Amino acid sequence: MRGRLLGVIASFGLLVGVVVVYFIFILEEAPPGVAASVHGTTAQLTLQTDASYGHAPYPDWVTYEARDPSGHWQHSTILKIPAGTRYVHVTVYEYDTATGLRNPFFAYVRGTVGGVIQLNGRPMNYVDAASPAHTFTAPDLGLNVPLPGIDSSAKNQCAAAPCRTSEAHNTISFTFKTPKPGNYRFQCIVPCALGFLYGFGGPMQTIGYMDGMIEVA
Ligand SMILES: [Cu+2]
Repeated sequence: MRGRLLGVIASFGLLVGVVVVYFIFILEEAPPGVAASVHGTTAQLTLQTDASYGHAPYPDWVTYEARDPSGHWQHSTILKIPAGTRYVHVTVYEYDTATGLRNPFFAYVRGTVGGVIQLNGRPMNYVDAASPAHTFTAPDLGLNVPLPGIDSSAKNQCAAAPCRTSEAHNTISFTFKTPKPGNYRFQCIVPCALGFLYGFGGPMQTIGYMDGMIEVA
């Protein structure tokens, strides 16, 4: 009886330990933040979306990257915006091919200044629901930007992050008003995680890949 009780206590202790380790080392793990560059009252974020990260530990995962103010690409989705700015201007270089949306709601542009994005310089307020490779979606900001994929037969496709603008890509840009100080989650809505159940595991649930945080402070 006593042995069984000790066994139960030991198993419970082990379970608590595993949960604590999970919270501290997995859920709390986040890449370092990347600051926007500031021009007057506008914060500039420059991002890219890539078909494959190309490096350990997950070379075949889709990913975002962000460019720091010194011009270096960082494997991070923690984006830092100064609270004193009025607008955030975002440029995304999109290097992946289309997966398409499961829900056409996200084919519509929402929450940007003017309700539009520029796709390779052309203003659009929605895209074909089959065309996005990824989205930039921040539910708390009412912000949704579909990112159309490149032609799957395009030559010169990028193989590993960071991709370069000499490789096949679409350029998407848009502006939104700087929200009040706080942390705003963003994520991709396209089921782009190849090899995961319904395309929604792995990189789609990992900060630094297809999930991130906009930190206004
Ligand atoms: Cu994605």
